[in-house]
Amino acid sequence: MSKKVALITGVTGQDGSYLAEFLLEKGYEVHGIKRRASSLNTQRIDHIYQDTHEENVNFFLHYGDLTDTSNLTRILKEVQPDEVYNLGAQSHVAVSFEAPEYTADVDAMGTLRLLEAIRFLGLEKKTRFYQASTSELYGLVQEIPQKETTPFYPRSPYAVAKMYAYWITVNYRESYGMYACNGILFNHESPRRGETFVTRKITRALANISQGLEKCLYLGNMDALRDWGHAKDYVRMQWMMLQQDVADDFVIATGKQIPVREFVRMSAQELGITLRFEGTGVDEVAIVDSITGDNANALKAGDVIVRVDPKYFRPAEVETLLGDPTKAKEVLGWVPEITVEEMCAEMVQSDLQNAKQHALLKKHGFDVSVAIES
Ligand code: NDP
Ligand code: GDR
Repeated sequence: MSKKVALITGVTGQDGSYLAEFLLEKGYEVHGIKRRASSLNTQRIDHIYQDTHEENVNFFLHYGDLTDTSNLTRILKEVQPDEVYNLGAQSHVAVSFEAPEYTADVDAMGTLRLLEAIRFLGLEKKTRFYQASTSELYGLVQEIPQKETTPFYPRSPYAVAKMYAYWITVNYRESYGMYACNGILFNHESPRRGETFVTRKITRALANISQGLEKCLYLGNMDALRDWGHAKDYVRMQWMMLQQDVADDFVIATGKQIPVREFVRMSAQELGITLRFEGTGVDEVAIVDSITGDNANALKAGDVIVRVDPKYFRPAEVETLLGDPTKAKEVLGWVPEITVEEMCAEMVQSDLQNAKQHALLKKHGFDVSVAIES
């Protein structure tokens, strides 16, 4: 039997990298679209890169962009994929308020461009399509917990763009009989999570602070509640959704939620730091209460290591998200295997290792700077 062929947009991102690994392990020929950048942007997939001069190569990268119709059409024509996973997006909610038009172009129109290219090339009966939809569609939540039938109320240019993508995917399924489906995924994280999403921002900054590389972590709304799972569990589900007899849409979530503040506390605890939260609103701080072990030698009790900076508040916030993954469990047999506690520990340990390396280099006089992004 010939190999199945998959095309992943957003292959250089968190989910794209895990999905590419997963599909390669399943014996797929995997093609990914990467953007041209002035610096290398393939760090998350370098370990699975295969030199195309070798034999038995199963992983191929193509330059491309979701804003470029002719480029997408040409790649689809060349690759003739059995499965397309549309993971590419301007995926940062806060940034979408700064760049709403670009976000709409990539996240909404980009999805249309792909679907239309599949149709234009006559691939609509061959190519199955996965759309990376999001719990952000629920925004100002109309029902707790949120499931497939919960009405949408998007609260950001990102979410509004993703709402177009959601419906155009449903529309192409209904209009042209395409196997096209939406995974409505709640937040999922990992050590590969982008550094400016809140979980990774927390684990990275606290690890740096524990090694004396940073002084203080500045956050926005610590009351926000999220249903956080592990990206590895969620990409497995993306594949499962394309292996059914009939295309359908599924909520993917853990069914548990915690506030941002609790993720801060858990991350600090993993470093041996017990935190005390004092104050409210913009005056809230987290203070080191006690330290155990030897991972946080740069700190002492009484140090203030987390503060609120209102610049991270969003023009319209999504205060609470909690998913109900019953349909995915019943229809697909999917259950998440990694808890938020295990995920947090993995992320902290990974960032601690990086921080220790930086601290060691610095101690020996090497000029290293830690990029402090927000
Ligand atoms: P990332 O931000 O880590 O990855 C996004 C990917 O899209 C990157 O490979 C990025 O390339 C690429 N990309 C950005 N703009 C373009 C463009 N114009 N053309 C082509 N590619 C582009 O996101 P995640 O991996 O976390 O998420 C994957 C998808 O799932 C996204 O669509 C996201 O919106 C959605 N989603 C994510 C959730 C989560 O919690 N992670 C939850 C629900 C949905 P580059 O590396 O060059 O920046
Ligand atoms: P989100 O993720 O907006 O849910 O979108 P993010 O981690 O950015 O924010 C989660 C919550 O934390 C609050 N928050 C902060 N967020 C960031 N980034 N930085 C801060 O300093 C900070 N302080 C508090 C936010 O206000 C928010 O309430 C992610 C993305 O992956 C989307 O692409 C995806 O669709 C959704 O998850 C599901």
